[in-house]
Amino acid sequence: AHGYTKYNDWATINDWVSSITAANADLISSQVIGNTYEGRPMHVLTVGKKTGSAKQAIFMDCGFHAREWISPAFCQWFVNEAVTTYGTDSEMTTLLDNMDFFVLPVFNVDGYEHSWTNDRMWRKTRSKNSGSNCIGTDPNRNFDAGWCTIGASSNPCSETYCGSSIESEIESKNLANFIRTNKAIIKAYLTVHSYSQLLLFPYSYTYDHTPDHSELLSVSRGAVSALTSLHGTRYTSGPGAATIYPAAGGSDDWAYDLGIKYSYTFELRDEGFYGFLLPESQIQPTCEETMLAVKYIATHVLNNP
Ligand code: 0X9
Ligand code: ZN
Ligand code: ZN
Repeated sequence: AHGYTKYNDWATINDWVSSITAANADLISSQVIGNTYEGRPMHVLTVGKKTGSAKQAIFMDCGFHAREWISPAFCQWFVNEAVTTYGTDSEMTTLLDNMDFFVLPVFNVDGYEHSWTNDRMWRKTRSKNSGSNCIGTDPNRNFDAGWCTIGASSNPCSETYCGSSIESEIESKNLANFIRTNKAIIKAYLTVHSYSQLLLFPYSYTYDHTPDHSELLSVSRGAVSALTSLHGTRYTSGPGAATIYPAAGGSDDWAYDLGIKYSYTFELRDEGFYGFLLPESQIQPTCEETMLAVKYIATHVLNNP
């Protein structure tokens, strides 16, 4: 059965998308933005009060890297928290009345399924590579942002393989097409990974600062202090290259260069004690604290369009 304080497999998440959408018709609609390499649907839920007029939007994805199970758990938590606190939590009510959240709960569905059935530590997509027996591309090295120039490999056997070309992965192409199509309304791009307790913003493909560096830094510091206020969890924030490592081809840098100023990568709990194997007992506190950061960013975006 589905639960918010456990890890759910793909079949369970797929059923949950249908049921939570059906149960909240005034606040959620869902669509398929394309299929994965192995043919599974990539769902995007639109969460927001249906007003009939065009609203600004925030795009958030989870599950880029298969083994980072806390990430899809957070996207599910976020959707549930949004619909259950709408009407009672004043900040969430204002957010959903005035903007839409596009939520992609699992980006790398094939990899996620593989991490459940075959290899818990799988990271990449599951596409075949011509001329190699190694499977998969790192989807966060596959976007048009200094593609494959630094912190990425052209070897298909590498965990950071950048792919045969920009958007070679159908999952990358589906995501990029959706964001390009909705570029006029998408004001923020949030992508949720684990682990290391970081809140990163562009750039990662260069040490250069973006023209929006000071605003991105101050918003990230505000978001982190909101997060830390709940359970004391310490986060570091900063531009990706200097804060974690230089790595090109990421979706965050791509979205920023497309014109989406508020582009952030979350690296959720923990700092490495459990790493990708974060126990289910930490799902609730992790999601609770991360909600505060996402709401902080969203409120900033709403007030500074
Ligand atoms: O390396 C990554 O893709 C992310 N870390 S992870 O451990 N989840 O794999 C960090 C991504 C930061 N942003 C870019 N490199 N663009
Ligand atoms: Zn990741
Ligand atoms: Zn708590």
